[in-house]
Amino acid sequence: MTASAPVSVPVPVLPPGVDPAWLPPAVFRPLGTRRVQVSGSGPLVETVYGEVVHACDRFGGTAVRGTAAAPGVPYDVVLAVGEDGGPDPLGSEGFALERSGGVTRVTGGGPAGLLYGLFHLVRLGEAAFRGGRPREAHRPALALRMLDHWDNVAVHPVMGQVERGYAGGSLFWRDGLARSAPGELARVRWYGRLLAACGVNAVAVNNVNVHRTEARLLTDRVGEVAALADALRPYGIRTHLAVSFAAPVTLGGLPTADPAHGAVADWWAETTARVYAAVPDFGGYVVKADSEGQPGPFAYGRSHADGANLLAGALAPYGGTVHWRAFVYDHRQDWRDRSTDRARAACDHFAPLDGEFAPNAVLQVKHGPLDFQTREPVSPVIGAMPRTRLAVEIQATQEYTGQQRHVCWLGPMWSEVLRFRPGGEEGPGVGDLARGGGLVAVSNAGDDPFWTGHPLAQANLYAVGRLGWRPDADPRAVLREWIEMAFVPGAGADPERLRDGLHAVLDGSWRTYEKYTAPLGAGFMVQPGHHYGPSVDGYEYSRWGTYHFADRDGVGVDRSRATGTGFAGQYAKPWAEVYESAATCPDELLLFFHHVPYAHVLRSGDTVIQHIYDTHFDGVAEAEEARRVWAGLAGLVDPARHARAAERYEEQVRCAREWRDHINTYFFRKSGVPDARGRRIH
Ligand code: GCW
Repeated sequence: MTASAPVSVPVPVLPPGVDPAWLPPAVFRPLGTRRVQVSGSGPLVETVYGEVVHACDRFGGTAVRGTAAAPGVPYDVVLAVGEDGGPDPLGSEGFALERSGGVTRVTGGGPAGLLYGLFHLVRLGEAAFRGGRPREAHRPALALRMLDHWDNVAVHPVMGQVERGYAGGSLFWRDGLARSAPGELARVRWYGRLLAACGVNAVAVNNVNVHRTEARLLTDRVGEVAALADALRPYGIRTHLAVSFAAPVTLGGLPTADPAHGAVADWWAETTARVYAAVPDFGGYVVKADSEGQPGPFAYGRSHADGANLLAGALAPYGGTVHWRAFVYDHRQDWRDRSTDRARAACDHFAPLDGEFAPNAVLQVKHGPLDFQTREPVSPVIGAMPRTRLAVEIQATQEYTGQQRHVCWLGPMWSEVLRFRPGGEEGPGVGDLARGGGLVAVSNAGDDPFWTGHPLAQANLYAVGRLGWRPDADPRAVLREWIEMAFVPGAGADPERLRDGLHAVLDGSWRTYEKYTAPLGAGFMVQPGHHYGPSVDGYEYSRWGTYHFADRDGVGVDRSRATGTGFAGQYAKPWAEVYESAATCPDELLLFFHHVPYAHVLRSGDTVIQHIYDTHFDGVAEAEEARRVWAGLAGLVDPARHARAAERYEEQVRCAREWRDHINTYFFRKSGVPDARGRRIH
């Protein structure tokens, strides 16, 4: 056999000053010191070969492209594409790994599988090249692992370049244009590389709130989308676009966007054909319709299935998918009206449509019924639509969890969501129910040198891909992987102290954040607009449907069927019953489901009011302790990373104290109940 020409796709150059995140050069050392053969064909195989060449050039190994030119050449590592004859097909993104006779063999079910197999080797490090290893097959549980960027092309007067972005500007757009200069595209390619290394395979490049400039990405500006897609494609990432339901009117000049009008369907068909001409592997559309002012099918008396199916029809000939968001609710509510419940809205709107969506329409559901609060129950929609392809949407950008100024490792929250079983212990988990649609996260990345503002927020981005790949993964193991890749290679002599320190500051950080912010599942005690810092009544008398109803006697929202909004009844058994009664409702969700007196005794044995005081003192103490532990890691962590996080810990501790004092003082003044431990409350 002749070796094919070595046409490796070069590894992109990391722009100066940009943090390598979980791909510092040293993670490639174990691979790069060996003799590695890469075979198979297709662009992604050339990417794999490019990675191997890069690693071997740096660390002294040998990269060979093609099938064995000289039989008997003692390769240490063989990377090949094709089914390996194992019991189950690997599928295009799966791979098998085994080691025998001194050779580590990775077989990708397809080129993408080989790419994921390569990064798996990188994760394993030296362990991949020692002893024997029986065949293991790895396949992604969810076919789609996606990041949605809420990035505006042009700077929005209120929301800026990235809506809810806490990591600088957009990676894709700057001042109204795609970042298509070579150096900038290298960064986009690097982003794709990071995403492939954690298992992400799709990116939506613009905000779901589609403003005027952004809308045109669908039509005359699709070339800019194509440039970004070209940069992401070598790492197996398909590009998606958020579009406006009103585009036939605003861009096409039609008098209507009504799904029932043939001219509207024709417009979508023609427009979509042009998109595919520019981006042949285009992933599809993301749509926020009839939500927070975005146009949608309600204007024409049509259902959301009608709307989604209109776009699905245009995408179907090309294998594209429409991601239709279920975030539909009345954002002009009267706070005096206690019968309307925003938490109910998604289920009320969508559950009756189960079975009506086209095969290439995915309903994208926020994981909780409200809006990415620190603690919410799992959205009842996820258990209520067995005949619909569902994607679960999580928020990596920390809009309500400290905005990347606070450390808040979200792996444990997402894992709880993905492992939750809407039909009880015997039924499928959320991770299983999302197989048809996938896991979608609002990205927390931007053009910040650390990608995510807070360097430790990189862990959340990493976890999106890994939990999409394996929704039942232990989040601690995911965190460990990230630590091993992102930190240990630079740790010098004391990696054990570094590991312990990072686990100490990250493992429990979500619960710490929960302790010093809104208690027991009460949400939205944040400052209106930007959502950072405490304001207990900030949304209490507003139109957004996000209330806690605190008075002198008690706090919480009665969402029971018996006496409240009936939201608890949107769940199947056993959850409908568990949530219905304050006696069985889990403590951490008590105020989400019930309005209770301050003296109500939690399952923990504490009263609600004492729990509020205690957790707020504890949460601040934990944040202070994390700051201390982090300070002690100086010298083991890259100085720039260390300094950035140290600076943010100052802000986290300041803000945590602010939260503690607002919340404790507010509830002390409302209830008049003193702290049983006599601490100072202002
Ligand atoms: O969480 C809310 C945000 C909005 C966002 C919206 C959504 C993109 O405050 O900024 O809009 O959710 O998910 O559509």
